Amino acid sequence: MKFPKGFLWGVATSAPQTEGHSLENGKSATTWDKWFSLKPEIFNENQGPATTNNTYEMYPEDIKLMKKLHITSYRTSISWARLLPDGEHLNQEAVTFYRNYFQEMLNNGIRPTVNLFHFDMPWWLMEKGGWENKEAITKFYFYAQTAFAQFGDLVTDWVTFNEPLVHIEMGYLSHYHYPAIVDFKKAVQVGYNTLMAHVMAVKAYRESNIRHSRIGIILNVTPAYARSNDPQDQTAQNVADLLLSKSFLDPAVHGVIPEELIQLLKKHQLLPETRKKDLDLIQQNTVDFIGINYYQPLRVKAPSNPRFPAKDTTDLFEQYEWPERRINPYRGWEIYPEALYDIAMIMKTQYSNIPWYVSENGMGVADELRYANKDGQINDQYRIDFIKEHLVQLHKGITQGSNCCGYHLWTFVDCWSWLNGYRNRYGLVSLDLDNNYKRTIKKSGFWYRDLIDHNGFE
Ligand code: BGP
Repeated sequence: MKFPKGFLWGVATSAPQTEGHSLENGKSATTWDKWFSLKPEIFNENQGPATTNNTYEMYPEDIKLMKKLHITSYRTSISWARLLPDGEHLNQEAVTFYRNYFQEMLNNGIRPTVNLFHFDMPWWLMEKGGWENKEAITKFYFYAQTAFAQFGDLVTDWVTFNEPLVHIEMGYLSHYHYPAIVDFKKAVQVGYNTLMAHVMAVKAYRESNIRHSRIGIILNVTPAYARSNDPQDQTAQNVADLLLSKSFLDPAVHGVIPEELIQLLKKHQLLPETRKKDLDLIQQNTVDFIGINYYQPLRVKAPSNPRFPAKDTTDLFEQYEWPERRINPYRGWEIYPEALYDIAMIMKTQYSNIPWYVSENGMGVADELRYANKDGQINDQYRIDFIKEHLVQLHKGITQGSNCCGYHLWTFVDCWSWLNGYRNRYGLVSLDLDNNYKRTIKKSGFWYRDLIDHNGFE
């Protein structure tokens, strides 16, 4: 099973999940630092953002390991609160750190893909309302301009946001991210302002004199599958796709907000406050590529007791457990590789066959360190099987003409995750927090190297 020539084989992570030194070296607090200081008990094993991989100091070792495994593309992010601790003044230490980090990747033949926002809202801005406040759009525009000016010569692929729907859904429609409230109207406003911040970052990129790289956005396109052909279940599927996929994909690629989405929001009195010039800005600032994170499908059915106007998404569609589902026994998420083929076809047929890549896919395993042998190595055949199954589906999509140019596994070294801390491990390399952050390559790491060497597998 061969992949196209030049196919990118990469790994993905983010600044807040790896850097550590979360309140040091000039960095100011994000919502994660603050939330952890206020409520440490809601974080798994009291592991907060300071307890991360120490990539801030150990990146040369990580990049050496990446080179050893022949990885050619590395996706991470910049911390806004590190680069501009008060939103205005540049932290010179951060500039030096990121320049050295990205240069080290290039020196080792690895393309830096750099994202500007991975759920890590600076606290000074959250205190002013975060993405609810339109001022955040202007502040993000300035941050993007600063990042392009400081690192534009080093970065190969720029990304504006990782999974913007997640900070909306988790922070404003459930209780997993700060401010952990349920308010549909606010969620829509946060979504709209985030979209405009993305658009303004693309604008800043086009206005810069960077010409050798490209810019995109990373979306968790999770196709919705309806319970049945019943028209109500079908409507639920359509609404889920509109809210959770098309809301960002359509403006990013086609430069328009879907009319059907506008009508839906209008009907439920959820229309956000907009500015006159926004539609033109959206239209003028489309992306060069799309990154897609895929873990599990969304199974939907018609809502059981819908309220009108909708108070949250459960009034529009409900999730349900597909009876035939296959579950990852180590993490609880559904395994459904076929969705990657469906995504490939959606990108080909509905999104002008724009270049795209898998920017995250991977298998979380709870408490995986207990499976290590006496030398500390983990024989994670389950992860190899998981990756293979997904690549089979991706390959099928590529052979049918989808313009997919790479695959990034989440993640390289096991990393910290939001409220889950270090419970679920995804890496090709394990991390021993009790042993000086020791890194040990898992069986999957060596398998991934062979996959890269053959540009495919048998
Ligand atoms: C994605 C996020 C990542 C990462 C991953 C795994 O949605 O972009 O930051 O956390 O999911 O999820 P989790 O760590 O919750 O198992």
